[in-house]
Amino acid sequence: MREANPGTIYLKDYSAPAFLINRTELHFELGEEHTIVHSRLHLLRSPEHAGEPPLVLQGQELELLEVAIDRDVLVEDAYSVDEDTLVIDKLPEQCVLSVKTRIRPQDNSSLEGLYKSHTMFCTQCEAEGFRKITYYLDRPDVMSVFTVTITADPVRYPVLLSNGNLLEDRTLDDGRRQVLWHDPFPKPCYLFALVAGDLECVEDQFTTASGREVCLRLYVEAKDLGKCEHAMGSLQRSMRWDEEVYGRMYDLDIFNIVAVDDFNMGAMENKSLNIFNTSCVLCDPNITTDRGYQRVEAIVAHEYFHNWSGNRVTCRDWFQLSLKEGFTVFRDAEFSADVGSRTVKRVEDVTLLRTAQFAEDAGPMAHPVRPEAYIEINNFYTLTVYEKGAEVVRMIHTLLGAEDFRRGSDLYFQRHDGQAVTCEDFVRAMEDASGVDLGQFRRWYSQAGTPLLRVRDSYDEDAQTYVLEVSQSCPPTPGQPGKQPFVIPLAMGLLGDAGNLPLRLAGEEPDAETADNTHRVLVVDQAQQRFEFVGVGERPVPSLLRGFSAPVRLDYPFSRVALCQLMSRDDDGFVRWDSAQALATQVIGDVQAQLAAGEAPQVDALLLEACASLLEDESLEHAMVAEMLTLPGENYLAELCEEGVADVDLIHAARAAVQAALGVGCRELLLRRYQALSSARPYVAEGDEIGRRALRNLCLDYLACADAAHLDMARAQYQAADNLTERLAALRCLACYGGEGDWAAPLQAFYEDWQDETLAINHWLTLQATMPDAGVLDRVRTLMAHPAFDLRNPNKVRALVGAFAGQNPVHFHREDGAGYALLGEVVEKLNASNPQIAARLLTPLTRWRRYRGRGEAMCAELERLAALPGLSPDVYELVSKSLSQSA
Ligand code: B3K
Ligand code: ZN
Repeated sequence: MREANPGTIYLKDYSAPAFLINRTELHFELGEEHTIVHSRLHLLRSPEHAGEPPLVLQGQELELLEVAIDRDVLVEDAYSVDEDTLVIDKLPEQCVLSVKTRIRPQDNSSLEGLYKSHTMFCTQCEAEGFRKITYYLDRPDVMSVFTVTITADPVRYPVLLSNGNLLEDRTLDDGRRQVLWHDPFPKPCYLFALVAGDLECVEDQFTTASGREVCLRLYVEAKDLGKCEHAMGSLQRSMRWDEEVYGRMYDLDIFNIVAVDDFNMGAMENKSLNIFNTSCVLCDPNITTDRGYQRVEAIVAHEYFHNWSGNRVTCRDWFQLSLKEGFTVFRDAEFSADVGSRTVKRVEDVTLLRTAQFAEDAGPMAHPVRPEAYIEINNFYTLTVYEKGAEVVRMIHTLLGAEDFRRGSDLYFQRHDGQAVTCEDFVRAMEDASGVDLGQFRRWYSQAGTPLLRVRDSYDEDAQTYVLEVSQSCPPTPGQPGKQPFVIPLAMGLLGDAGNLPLRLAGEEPDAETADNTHRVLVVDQAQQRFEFVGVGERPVPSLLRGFSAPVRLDYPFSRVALCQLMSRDDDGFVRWDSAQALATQVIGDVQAQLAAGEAPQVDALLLEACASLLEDESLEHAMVAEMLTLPGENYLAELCEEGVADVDLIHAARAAVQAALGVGCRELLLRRYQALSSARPYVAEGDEIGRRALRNLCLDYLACADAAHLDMARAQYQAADNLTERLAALRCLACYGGEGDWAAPLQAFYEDWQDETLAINHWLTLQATMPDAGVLDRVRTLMAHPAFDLRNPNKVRALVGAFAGQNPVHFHREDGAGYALLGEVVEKLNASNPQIAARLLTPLTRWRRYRGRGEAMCAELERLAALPGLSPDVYELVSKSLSQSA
């Protein structure tokens, strides 16, 4: 914690390290009072650095006990130490530097560095946590071969793990156990990991295409041994997929995953020793929703894929974070699309991108996929770096085609194996392998903001030509007032009366034969462009941005009839869903206007008919029908509004009115579908079963919303359910559409049934934080004192306070400001104990510009936080950047 304002780090200031660390030997003596860390760094002055630069090692919250060079202990004036560094002035060109430090993991509540989760020791080093373990060159471009010795009490810590291979395991004379781990792959320190605890494991194996037998182990607490099967299967599926799709094989004989309760994010890809938040690895029908099962599969895959995209080839500096994260998110999304439903996966990802990443791009923290400056790097593990970064890689895939993209990725891995590189190196490999010039495309890495793609069209019946006039622009973002045109792949088709029309651009040969001539990718790379299609025999409806081919906002004046046509008949599943969303958005907009004018809501019959035909169509994938019938969320609707206009109460009321009207209008169909979709089969979290439950739960939700008489169905479903997905959906109906008499007892019963399953109870917390009743804020406060809550556990903070602030807009934005005050209080407490989580939690307040009549109160809370003494760099960066935009 610092009193002075923390400084900014700039990409332009990057310089290569003055020293290399060829080998790193670490020795940990784990104890209950303290832990002693003894490091031996085999240093070499970098040949590129002439002169005798001092060695500057990073270190935080360390007690320095001893420094020695080649075994000569240094006297105190031979080095200097401050809060953040250890500086040694005169070093030979090559030497072994030994440093002994004392740390107190049991008091480390930041969950960065070495800390304790319950009785277990574990680590989290990315991005800059290693400096809380020992003095080091804590930067990703210093790659070293690590050897790790751990000495500990064998009774408390029967499992002692680190990266790589176990070379020795022995008992010392004093009864303690000592193990020695060696990782042959050079790695940056952010990939170092250590685990010590009383854990059990599930073991399986995988044989690589080259015949290597890999031992796979998942370490958990004994009570959770039965919850590992899904993650283990996911790991095996992702290992196979990476061989088949990217030709990437696993490179060690061991792959370990450890589940930890107290963890700041989802999981961490440490070399051969992935550490996972329990919520992202354990699965059981009673504690995990269907979504949860899919999330576990995706995260296990994501961390596994990092072994190549992140570990074998890593980042030169943290500005390049998207090099590994964007690429790896793209890889895991394709994996999920291949093992599940491609369209549904795309719909889920686009929903997240448009709701939350677009909001980030439009807010005070907007930054390019490759940021140019930061105060606290932990604040840049953002949707922009991850999700937009993945969209950028996806666009390269679209522009190059699958084959050339694979050539590019092969070249990238081959060229840079064992190196720490940049986004530029990635793009260059793609260019070199394909011959495609990505010069202008690079702007996606350097320009922030969401481009707006404006499309207008005209049809000439006599000439049989159809013209698309396309223009692009991008709003200013902090530090970037003007933008240059992007390269936007616009995937499209044209829908005619009898289906999608063949496409021919003016100037093309009439008989140009293509395998699929009803689908095109137009490359939009200028501010304004014109595309003329010839031989168009009827006025078409354009099917635009198929598969969401670029992370842009689309502006085209679709009529409602056109949206219905696209929704029911277009070849592209994404466009069908998107048209349903657009139609619903327009209708909710009508109702907002009616409610604002004090009129009774009138729901356009077109939407009702469209929903009815979706419910009648038994040929469609269940999950897809469920997605198409799900109305756009309140946060997305707010995000579509101009700044200062979003009215949370009106949005909520209008959306609810439309949902109720659809529930009334489609009652018979909904009832029929609900009944027909019931099943006596035992629970499996697989493909169509997930879709079936999603659609059935959606039917129930519409029915209960329309008429409280249907709450009996929810009660019956709750009683009959053998899984959390159906139980929660039923409880949610009671909680959202019933009175206290409907929900109080079932909520209590749920708690009593599942109180020992902390992951199930987290869903229970979230449900209560996202209810629409007026008592919700007081309930959140009461729950904060409940034994089920713990401010030190990030999952619980997110489940209760994060859910309230992020998913209950009506009550978070209460007019009296009590929602902001509640969030502010929690952020203030966490600022001291866990700054990373404090900053994350604060995000909804940074969106103060968006909401009508709320900006002042939101800013006031930000100002109160800004004035607090001892502000962490994490929170300081968010509040100061949010407020500096307030002028
Ligand atoms: N690389 C980690 C994230 C680390 C976050 C540090 N604040 C997990 C992942 O993206 O795979
Ligand atoms: Zn990642």
